[in-house]
Amino acid sequence: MKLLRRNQKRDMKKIILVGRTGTGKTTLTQALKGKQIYYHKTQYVNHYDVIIDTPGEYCENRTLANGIIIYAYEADVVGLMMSSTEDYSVYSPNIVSLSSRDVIGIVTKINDVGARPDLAEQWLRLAGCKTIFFVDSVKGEGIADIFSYLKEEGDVLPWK
Ligand SMILES: Nc1nc2c(ncn2[C@@H]2O[C@H](COP(=O)(O)OP(=O)(O)O)[C@@H](O)[C@H]2O)c(=O)[nH]1
Ligand SMILES: [Mg+2]
Repeated sequence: MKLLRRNQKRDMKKIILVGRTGTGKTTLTQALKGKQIYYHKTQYVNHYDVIIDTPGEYCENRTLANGIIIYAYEADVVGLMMSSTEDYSVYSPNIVSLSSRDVIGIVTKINDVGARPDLAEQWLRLAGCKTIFFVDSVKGEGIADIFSYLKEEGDVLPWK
C-alpha cells in the first residue's frame, strides 16, 4: 500500500527502520541516502525525507508491538531489521500481523565473521516477514535492491 500525497503524485515509499541498537539502522539510512561514496544511486534521497531511523531503545525498552502499530502510521513500509550476528530474536512470532503497513525484513552484516544470515532470515520469517532483503551496508551490498523496492517505476523522483 502506498500513501497518496497531497499532490496525488506517487512519491517513493517512506520506510521506518526498526531494530535493536547496533543492528545497523543508521548505517543503512546513510547507505540509502547515498552518504557513502560507494553507492552513487541514492544520493538524491538525501533531499527527501523518505527514511525514518528509529533509536534502538524504542525496540528494546518499549514493546515492539506498540512501536510498530503507532509509528508505522508515519510511513508506507516498516523495515524490521536483524543482524546476522544476533544470538536470539526480539521479535514475537507473527508480530508483523499487527502492523497497518507492509513490513519487510532486512538482514544486516551478512559478511561479518560468524554471520548467520540464514538464522536471522528464519527469525524474520517467524515474525511474519514475507519479503526479506540481505545487506552489508558498509560494503553497499544489497542496498540497490531495497532502493528499488522503495522506488517503483513511475514514482516521483526526489529531484527536478
Ligand atoms: N559490516 C557491516 N557492519 C555494519 C552493518 N550495519 C552496521 N554495521 C556496523 O555496526 C555498528 C552499528 O551500526 P549502527 O548503524 O550505528 O546501528 P544502529 O544502532 O541500529 O543505528 C557500526 O559500527 C556499523 O559500522 C553492515 O551491514 N555490515
Ligand atoms: Mg542508530
